[in-house]
Amino acid sequence: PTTIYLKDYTPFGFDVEKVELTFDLHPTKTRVKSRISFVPKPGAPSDMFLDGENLTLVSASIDGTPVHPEVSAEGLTCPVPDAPFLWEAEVEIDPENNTALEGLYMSNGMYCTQCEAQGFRKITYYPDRPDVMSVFNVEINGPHPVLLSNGNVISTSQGHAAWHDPWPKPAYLFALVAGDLVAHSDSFVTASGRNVDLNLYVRPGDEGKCAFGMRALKASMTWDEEVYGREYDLDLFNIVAVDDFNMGAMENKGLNVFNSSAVLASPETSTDENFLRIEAIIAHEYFHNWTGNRITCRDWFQLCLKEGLTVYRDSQFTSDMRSAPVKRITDVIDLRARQFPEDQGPLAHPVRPESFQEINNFYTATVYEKGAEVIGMLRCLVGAEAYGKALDLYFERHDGQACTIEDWLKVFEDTTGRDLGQFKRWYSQAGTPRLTVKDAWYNGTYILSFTQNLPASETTPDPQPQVIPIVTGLLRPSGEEVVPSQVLEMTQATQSFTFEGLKERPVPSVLRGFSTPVVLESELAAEHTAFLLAHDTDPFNRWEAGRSLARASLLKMITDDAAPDPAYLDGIHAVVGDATLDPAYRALMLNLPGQSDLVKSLCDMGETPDPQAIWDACRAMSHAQAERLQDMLPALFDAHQVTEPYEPNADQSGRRSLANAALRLVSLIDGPDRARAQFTSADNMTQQLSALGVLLRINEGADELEAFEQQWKHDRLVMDKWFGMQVIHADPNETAATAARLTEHPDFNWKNPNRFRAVMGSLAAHHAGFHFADGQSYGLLADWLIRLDPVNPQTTARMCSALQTWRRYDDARQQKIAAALDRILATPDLSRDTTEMLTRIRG
Ligand code: HT7
Ligand code: ZN
Repeated sequence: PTTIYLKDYTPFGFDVEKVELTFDLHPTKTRVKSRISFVPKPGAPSDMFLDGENLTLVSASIDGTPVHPEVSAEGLTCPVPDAPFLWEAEVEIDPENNTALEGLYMSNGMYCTQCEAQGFRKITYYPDRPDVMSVFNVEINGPHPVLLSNGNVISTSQGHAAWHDPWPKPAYLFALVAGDLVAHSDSFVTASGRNVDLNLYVRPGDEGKCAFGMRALKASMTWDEEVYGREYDLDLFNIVAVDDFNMGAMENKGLNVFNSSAVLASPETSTDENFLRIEAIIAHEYFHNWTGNRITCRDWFQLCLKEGLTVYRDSQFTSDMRSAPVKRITDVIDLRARQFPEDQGPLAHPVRPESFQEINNFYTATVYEKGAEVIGMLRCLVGAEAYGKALDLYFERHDGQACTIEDWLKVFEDTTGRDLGQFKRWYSQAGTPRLTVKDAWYNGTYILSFTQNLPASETTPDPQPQVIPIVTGLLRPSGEEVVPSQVLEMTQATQSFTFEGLKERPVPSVLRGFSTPVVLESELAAEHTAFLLAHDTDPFNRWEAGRSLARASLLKMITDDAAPDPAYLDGIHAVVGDATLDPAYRALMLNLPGQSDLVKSLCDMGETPDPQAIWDACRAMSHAQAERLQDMLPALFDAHQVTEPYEPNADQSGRRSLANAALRLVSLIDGPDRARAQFTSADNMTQQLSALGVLLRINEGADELEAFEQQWKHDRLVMDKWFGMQVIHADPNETAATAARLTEHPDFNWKNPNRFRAVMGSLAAHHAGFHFADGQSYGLLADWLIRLDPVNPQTTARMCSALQTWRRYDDARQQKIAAALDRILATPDLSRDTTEMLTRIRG
């Protein structure tokens, strides 16, 4: 396979002035005619290469004269004039047999496209690269009531529609949808008074699941105007829900396409978590209209330019719509669960990678989530006001362009006068820095000393110190803040910060808000942690203190057979019982560190992790929490019941999350009665599913599982939950067998990515079950990856990351995982996607 390098970037030799496409839709023989106006740039080659894959070329001409290009599996090459010319071609494609869900494909009788990153080349011959931007006109012919493409409608009639998108765009933002769909419609008036028609297109029967998505869209449009000064720029904004989709959603210009799981919601069928995710994804895709579409990426190495920034923007949105501390805590939980393992293992790569074989493999937690963290750090360093000015300049300077990280950093340099040369290392160095902190106190002078250390890796063999903004506050021993939060800007490998004029030795609260994505190693007094859990005025660090105590206690339970730490249990008793705090926050206090997180800590301590021992310790800790909080759990459960009609807002969902956390714990002691009653009386999915989870966890849910299936067998999104729950809540020794049994279920439609992930993704997420000593889970996952790869390489490759931490385990497990990896790698004709992932993981 060919490796592509950032350093080899060269611009395309031709401008594309205009693109006209005509689609004659047919399930297996769709015809696509293209008329493309090319203008050679100075020094353009005499042969033009156009990308194209899985296309049957019917005809091609230049300025009306037939041509016979040289066609290969990757595209075609054709001699071209050295003056502007019109390229015309006709190709035939086969949407029905396109199971990879990239290019033009069919899902439940509906035509749909997915062109990012390189899907447009499966639709027609084209310079399929993000730095080639053009205006598109699209005509669609087909016997479908709804025929959609990007931009504004020019005309529609029975069996025909014409679309014009006035904004120049790269081909990856092209979209077409055709089918028997119904619209949930609304409208929005922009800040400057323009009317925008909004439609959410769904399959008949799903109309009742659109209202929330529409509300979220309108809230996103308002927020982007108010916070970033960004208005929408077409007369129309369409969203389409599709069942077969590789990721969450896609920001095609004026025609967002969504995985139905990322947009359809109703109280009866969706949990509070689903609503939250939907709101965030709708916002994310909408925000791409400016950060991604109006300003796009020069090449795919710059992916974080649009993704990191848009994730950062959507997390600001969620913080503003809901609770900022809760959003930050859940983001950090997610970062540690997904990005840290990636950054600390064989798949590590910089936020801006420098090489790849298959770009689809680089839509990663590092590019997205660490990419967003880097923007958060930048904002922390320059301040909110300067950030706003830099963003204004970015939009003004680069509107309509395909840009790089250099362009992005330059607007910050130009508006703040800062040199961001060292900061740029966050984009080029892979790995999670370790930040060690210690302190000293000499007659009224307090010193905090930090050391940063970025482990060397294959991609970053000679790591250099990075700029680390460490938000820090100091507390008096009595608990009040004596020095409020300030940014300590660390630039050296080792650096100290001095605080004068203090009357007594303070307690430091460092890395507030998790201001930098590092692993913090504290050499501060151990008793500080319990103090911070009780007193920290920074909600993130207060939660973090609880988590550190939980982690330390679990590690001792695992390695020394110790009892759960009473200081931790007392600490969370106080916080969870504090009625002045947000219920959602108190519920988060009861969460335990992830089991794979504990694996990493054990490895760092030189221990060989035993997944079953980790599982047992976590169970024991949950029981200890239940016993310590026993005096308040029934009251917490009762007091946080929501009696008003269901609303997926922060207030209600916070109360439900605390009540359900209490239910989970109290059921460990009192048994299944409360959960059974809740399951039976629930009028919304949050309550029903929580109750089912609690019952399954105490092995009491067999009847409810059956009842759930009977109630929901007609609803594909709810049935994904039914499949997933059984695997997630299986005992470790039964996880593989449960997953295997579910693959025999008549509704296990493995070609549907949501259903495949519901079973196989849950298997990989069940730490002790996935790593159960008999190795059955590894074998099962390998079997299914081998089966899925020829059908859908993208989803197969993404799921390979379940195996990325394999070197952390004992020899016996490593041998079993290696055998699974080798078996997949030995499969004839394995896709480029999966081959690249597994080769990197295998090492
Ligand atoms: N920009 C999109 C990324 C994407 C994608 C989406 C759906 C299917 C395949 C895809 N490949 C890449 C989604 C986003 O980040 O908003
Ligand atoms: Zn995105």
